[in-house]
Amino acid sequence: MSKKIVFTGPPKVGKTTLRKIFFEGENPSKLLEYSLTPTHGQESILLNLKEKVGVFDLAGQENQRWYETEAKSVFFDTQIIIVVLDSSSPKEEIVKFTKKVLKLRDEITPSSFVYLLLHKIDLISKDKLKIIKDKVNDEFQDVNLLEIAYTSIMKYSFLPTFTLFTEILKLSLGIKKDENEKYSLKFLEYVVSILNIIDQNVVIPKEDIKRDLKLPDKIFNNFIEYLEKMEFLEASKLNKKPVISLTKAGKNYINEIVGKFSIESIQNFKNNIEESKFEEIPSFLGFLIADRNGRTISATEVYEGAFGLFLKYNDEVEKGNELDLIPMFISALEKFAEEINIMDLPGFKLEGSNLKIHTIKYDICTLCLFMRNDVNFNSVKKEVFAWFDNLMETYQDKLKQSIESGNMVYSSSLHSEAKKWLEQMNKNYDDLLINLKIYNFEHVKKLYQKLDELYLKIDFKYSMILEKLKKLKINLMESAMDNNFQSFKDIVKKIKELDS
Ligand SMILES: Nc1nc2c(ncn2[C@@H]2O[C@H](COP(=O)(O)OP(=O)(O)O)[C@@H](O)[C@H]2O)c(=O)[nH]1
Ligand SMILES: [Mg+2]
Repeated sequence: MSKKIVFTGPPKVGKTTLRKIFFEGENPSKLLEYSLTPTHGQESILLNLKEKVGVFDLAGQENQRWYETEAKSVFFDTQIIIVVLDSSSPKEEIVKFTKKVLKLRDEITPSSFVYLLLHKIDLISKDKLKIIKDKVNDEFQDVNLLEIAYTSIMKYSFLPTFTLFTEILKLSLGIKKDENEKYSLKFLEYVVSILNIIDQNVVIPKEDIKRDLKLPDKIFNNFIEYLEKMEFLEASKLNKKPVISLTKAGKNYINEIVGKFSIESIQNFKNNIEESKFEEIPSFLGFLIADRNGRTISATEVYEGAFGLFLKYNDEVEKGNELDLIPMFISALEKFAEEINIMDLPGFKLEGSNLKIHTIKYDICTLCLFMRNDVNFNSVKKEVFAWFDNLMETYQDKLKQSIESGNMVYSSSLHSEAKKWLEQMNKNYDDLLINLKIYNFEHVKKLYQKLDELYLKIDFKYSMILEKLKKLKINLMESAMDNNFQSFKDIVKKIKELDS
């Protein structure tokens, strides 16, 4: 059976543009230059991937028909609904339209996944974007099978949007998406919120917390169960009503760990990871070593200030360095995950759109390696693990000492050795890329641009070559999707041929 993707949204928001660029290989600059004729009814195309994927593009002028008459049958058996909305439209409209789609989804095709794209973010200011993000994320945080993305086909936003569409294609083919990131960032926010609410109220009915946090029952109960198991909470009854309060251990935990996170600091951290200038981030930024409770005992960056530059700490100095929070956060998550079995550990990945963190667990400590998001970690994994294993062995005693005493390790030999290694890793990795021994998204993007340039150079009468170029773009998407290095190399070869 073939798969199905449906684009829906008001008129003129960019649905057809996105479809043409990412599913048909059209040229972004051409599309921006010549306005497309509005879509009538629905236009559909069939992609020939591993399976056939039908892509339906619904005319926005006819939304009343799509949502209120039997024409809604167009949504039957859909794997993915892509809702495109203009990010500059009023918040109320965004919320209203999205709710309408979600209602229809639940009614007609409850298992389909909804991507909400707030599009054309190149046309709005950063501040405005933040306001919208807060509002929309808040409004839909509890909705299942929904992912919200902020997109544009212009400049810096092109790559993340491109990445998103490869994800969408993957999902449409049933290739499972990693849910870790979504869950993990939320996890921290929930734990912090729950413990802070209890702390502030001293004693509080469970129901009140649940209501305040607007959490679904199942998730809320999991959290409470987990916190009780950790002996952070104790349950009692007040006027026959079940209430909870913090235990001594719970209070300590708040003072020592959770108190250092504020919801704003988590949000800031999330935004900072997303906002740093992608091109400037070194492939391997640095690593932290933390004890089993998540206390950082050693930090090494590739050059001084590298973490500060790309993870931009909060100005509130007393709150401590946000970087120190990451291992705590990861360790808290790992404990939680062990309890309720939500993730495949220990290779836990925390991913923002620009950076990713890979954790490696040792007996006495955990290591968090920060990398640029497009680093092809599999290609260097062996080497990285071997080096860290060695480091752990060499410095085991020192690390043990500092874990016991609770102090940072001030070992200049560890630092200088590690810094040299990071420098070398960056250099080696760049060499591998240049020599096409491995590839990453940066390559895909460059090739994509190259194909665009070629497209512009070629006269319209050579339609055969133009078709070839379009096809190559789709192939490029596919090879990025499958991490297929051989087909990537073939594309490079074909481009060279066409270019000569
Ligand atoms: N600034 C900007 N304009 C865009 C973007 N995507 C599409 N557009 C423009 O938005 C207009 C409407 O696009 P179209 O795809 O026809 O919208 P549809 O009615 O939703 O199918 C066109 O002029 C596009 O060039 C974007 O990311 N940024
Ligand atoms: Mg259209």
